[in-house]
Amino acid sequence: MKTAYIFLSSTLQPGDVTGFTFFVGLMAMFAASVFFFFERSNVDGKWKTSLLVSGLITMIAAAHYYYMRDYYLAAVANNLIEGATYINPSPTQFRYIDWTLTVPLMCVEFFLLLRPYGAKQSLLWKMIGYSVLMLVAGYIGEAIQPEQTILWGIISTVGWAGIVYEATAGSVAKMAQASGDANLQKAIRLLRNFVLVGWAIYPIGYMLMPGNLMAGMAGSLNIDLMYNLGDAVNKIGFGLVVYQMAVSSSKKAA
Ligand SMILES: *C/C=C(C)/C=C/C=C(C)/C=C/C1=C(C)CCCC1(C)C
Repeated sequence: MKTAYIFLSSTLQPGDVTGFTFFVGLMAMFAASVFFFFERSNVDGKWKTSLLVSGLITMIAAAHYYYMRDYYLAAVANNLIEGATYINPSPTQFRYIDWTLTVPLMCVEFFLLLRPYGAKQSLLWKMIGYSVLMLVAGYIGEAIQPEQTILWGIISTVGWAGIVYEATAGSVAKMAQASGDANLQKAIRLLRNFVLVGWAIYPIGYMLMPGNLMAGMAGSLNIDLMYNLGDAVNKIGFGLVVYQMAVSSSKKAA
């Protein structure tokens, strides 16, 4: 058996839509980070940490996209060599390291918005706990026990549902309601919509795995395409909601 490891020059091939989204993802995350970092000087002091976290989320993602893009292109090039051992082009490890850092930071965004209205650290830890359940189960289903992909997908969905619940009817929603601040209520509602609708892109990607519910559609779609789309929508979208909240609140104070 021949193994051609990944010392090939990894070049984006015309027509490689997924490869293209790794590249565009990297550029978009990088540009968003620059934007959030620079805009910190245009908002009131109490908002600066929120914008810093928005920038960190996209910056951490940009760094991971740099490596994920490399890995993906090298694996694709390897798989074109006749007789070479097939390498799964999905950069699953980098992907989950990225998410393990950035999803808890998205929970921090909720916490920072609600802290002036009495949010306790225990709320933050509860949401991070749900995130960890979601991501650990997802990783096991993708990388360790792919023959049990559906089971681990269901367990992961419990974690996701916990976050959706908190933001829709749990303490996050109640605190926003009690704040009487229409701006804040709007921001929390928008973030909840990202968590409910935007985050649903990920389980759709996951269900394209062999043996899962949408495996039959894996020809035209693939897991990396969906995950890259989800990351761009959610990481940049979350940051923009927080940015908009910060700008409108800073204007009011001025
Ligand atoms: C920036 C990265 C984000 C917002 C990642 C979010 C990831 C998810 C919401 C993943 C969810 C999953 C399920 C709900 C079930 C199947 C396994 C996962 C991990 C793809």
